[in-house]
Amino acid sequence: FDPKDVTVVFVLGGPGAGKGTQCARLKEDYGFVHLSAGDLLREEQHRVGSKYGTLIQHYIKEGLIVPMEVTIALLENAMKEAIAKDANFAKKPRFLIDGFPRKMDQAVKFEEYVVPSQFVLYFECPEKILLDRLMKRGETSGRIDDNVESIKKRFKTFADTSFPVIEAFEKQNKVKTINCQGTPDEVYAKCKSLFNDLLG
Ligand code: UP5
Ligand code: MG
Repeated sequence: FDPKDVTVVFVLGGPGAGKGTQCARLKEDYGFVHLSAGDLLREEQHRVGSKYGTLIQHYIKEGLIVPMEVTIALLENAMKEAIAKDANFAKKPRFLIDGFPRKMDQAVKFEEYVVPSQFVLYFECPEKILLDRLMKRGETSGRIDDNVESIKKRFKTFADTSFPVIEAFEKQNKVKTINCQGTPDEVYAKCKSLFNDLLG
């Protein structure tokens, strides 16, 4: 894709930061296509005939990053599908890519071979709050990684592997940080003011 033709915003933040919650709202108000890398991986895991099912399940349960070839292919396909489905995008298509890239190699590869991001939205939040949110969600989510053991592993991967990606984007002045300790409405108000400034 040419960045002249599509807008991509990466949405990053620790596990449970509220990426999905906020993206669902931004999608409505700003006409984005919302693509959660985690959701695409879970879908692929359950797709009949997928050769990656077991591999994805293992990585997600262990809080590890699935090899980038798999995730990038899923994202790229989803972007193409969205564009094909809505051939008459009134403006140029906008994508919120949620929970990706979370490892340096993915970031470099995606920006070089798929499309560079316009900016990066980073949801900052203390681990204690993230843990509470995920444990609460775990009561009903059915997600295989919403349990204390997996959550701890996800936190470790975030700190060791994913945070450096945010720091690297930081050096390019591409990161917009939002503190997400407030209620979903409070956090969304901050998102809106940022998006109004950046996208008009
Ligand atoms: N909630 C949300 N906002 C709240 C607020 N302001 N106040 C109070 N509660 C709030 O929210 C989490 C929970 O908190 C919900 O119950 C919500 O109601 C509540 P959500 O919006 O779902 O947060 P989100 O940041 O989307 O959390 P999620 O668990 O999806 O984040 P992860 O980054 O851990 O999960 P993801 O699905 O992105 O990835 C899962 C796994 O997939 C990874 O661990 C990894 O193994 C794999 N993966 C890859 O390998 N590669 C990738 O590129 C992406 C994922
Ligand atoms: Mg999510």
